[in-house]
Amino acid sequence: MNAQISNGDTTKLPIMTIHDWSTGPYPARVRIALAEKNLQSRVQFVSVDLWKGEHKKPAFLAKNYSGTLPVLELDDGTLIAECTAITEYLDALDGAPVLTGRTPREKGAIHMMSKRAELELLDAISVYFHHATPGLGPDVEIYQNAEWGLRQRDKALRGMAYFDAVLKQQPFVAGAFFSMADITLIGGLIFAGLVELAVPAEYEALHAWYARMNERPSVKNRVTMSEPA
Ligand SMILES: N[C@@H](CCC(=O)N[C@@H](CS)C(=O)NCC(=O)O)C(=O)O
Repeated sequence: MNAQISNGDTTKLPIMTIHDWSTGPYPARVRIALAEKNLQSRVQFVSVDLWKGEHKKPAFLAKNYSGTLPVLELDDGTLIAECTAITEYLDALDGAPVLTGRTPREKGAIHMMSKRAELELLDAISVYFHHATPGLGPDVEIYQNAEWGLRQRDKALRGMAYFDAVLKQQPFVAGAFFSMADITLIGGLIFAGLVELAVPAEYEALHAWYARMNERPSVKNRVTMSEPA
């Protein structure tokens, strides 16, 4: 299949399927990317119940070996997991706004900062959630290591300090414009909110940036995006 379209006419794209969970912080990343790219109408959502552990059952594992959400399924059956990979796919479908960079320099900087937002914040909070809190409950959390979880919580707090320093210097995570790196950090702060890990008040630049991000329709409407109109 050659879904790559052009001339900005996304209405001709075949319908894609997103397997996700509407309030999840990782699914939020793809939902925000879809809305920023104005691709919502080309997508249908299939809900996978994290709290019932549906993502660890054979039917879902056949779609994503890692047993995590979201997963993008194309009309030819191609399955793409990993938020970064899905965002790169969506970004390659058409032009503006570009979320993953236009030039080699932009692409490198955005990928680096997005990876950093994952490593230092979002994934660390995820480990904290799954290991040092009840997580998704005993049926899903079959192995927990609270000490490891608490270390990752502390790592996430250090990550918040780092991103505060970055955002004191520049308006967006990877520089002068909104990109996938902002989306990844938004995912991290959504997860921080869910686990009640407050961003320290002194990180004013991070707070100000997040307030600005929350004004974007893509961020505001991410959960309701999959509800019938
Ligand atoms: N590296 C993956 C991580 C995805 C991920 O952890 N997704 C969460 C959804 S919020 C999940 O499926 N968690 C369930 C679990 O780990 O049991 C990505 O970027 O897509």
